[in-house]
Amino acid sequence: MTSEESLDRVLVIIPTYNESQNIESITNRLRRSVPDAHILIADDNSPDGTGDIADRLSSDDDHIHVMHRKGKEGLGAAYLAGFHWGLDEGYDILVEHDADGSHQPEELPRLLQAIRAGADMVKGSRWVKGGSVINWPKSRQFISRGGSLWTRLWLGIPVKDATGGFNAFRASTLRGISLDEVASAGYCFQIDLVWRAIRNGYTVVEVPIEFVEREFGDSKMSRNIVVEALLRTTLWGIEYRAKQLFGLGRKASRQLLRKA
Ligand SMILES: Nc1nc2c(ncn2[C@@H]2O[C@H](COP(=O)(O)OP(=O)(O)OP(=O)(O)O)[C@@H](O)[C@H]2O)c(=O)[nH]1
Ligand SMILES: [Mg+2]
Repeated sequence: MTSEESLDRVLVIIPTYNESQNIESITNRLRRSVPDAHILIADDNSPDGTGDIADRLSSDDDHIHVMHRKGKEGLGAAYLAGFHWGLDEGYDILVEHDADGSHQPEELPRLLQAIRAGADMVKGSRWVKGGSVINWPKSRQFISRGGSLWTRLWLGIPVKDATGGFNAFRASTLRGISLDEVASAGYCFQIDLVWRAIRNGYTVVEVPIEFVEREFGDSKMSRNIVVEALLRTTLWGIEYRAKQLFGLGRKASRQLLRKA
């Protein structure tokens, strides 16, 4: 963070794949909740016509923009494209926001407030004090809590909701975490970003949110997405722990040499 860093211009990125029943209401709620913010809908050529609805919304409102992508490539790829667009356009704060109503636009001002209070990255968190989930099946809660615990154990990061996808970043944070090297596609994408932010010394703050299960449309969550997250975090963890051990070994041998 630099003292002269501007934090006025906010871009909320919404990746969409078959969200025709959700996209209009979520953008309306966002426009009401944070009227100055701009919205970028990053649609992967949804067969249900989400892209056409997005075009209509954008032609009626100069705060709404649309990125049409050629096909379904996963939420990570859509966010990366959205981040690059937003950084090129000079936005100061970039926000990740699902279309399905799980992230509530009315809670966004609290995330932005935490950024303006000094955080480099803010995570909307279900698993800190004050956070909650509404209508989420026990199985999904188990995967989410288990994934976060697994990540904390392997990577040693003090983040309670590592897989959460309601996140805000200073532009300077995104510029400092080598986005070009991010290869994760699904949930793992969120872990990848927070792990990079922490490794690069940025301040990450978790803000409690109420996460609501989607009412309309289908989840794109799949077994592959869970497997990708498990594999990648375990590999990162092994690499990280090996480096820690190597560092300890070098320190011990230096001490032995000094004593000899
Ligand atoms: N552009 C794009 N958006 C996607 C893709 N996959 C998911 N999304 C969007 O990313 C957001 C989160 O996806 P969801 O299907 O809700 O997945 P989830 O929130 O991880 O899982 P649930 O909690 O079960 O809903 C939604 O706005 C989706 O439309 C994709 O391949 N491309
Ligand atoms: Mg969802």
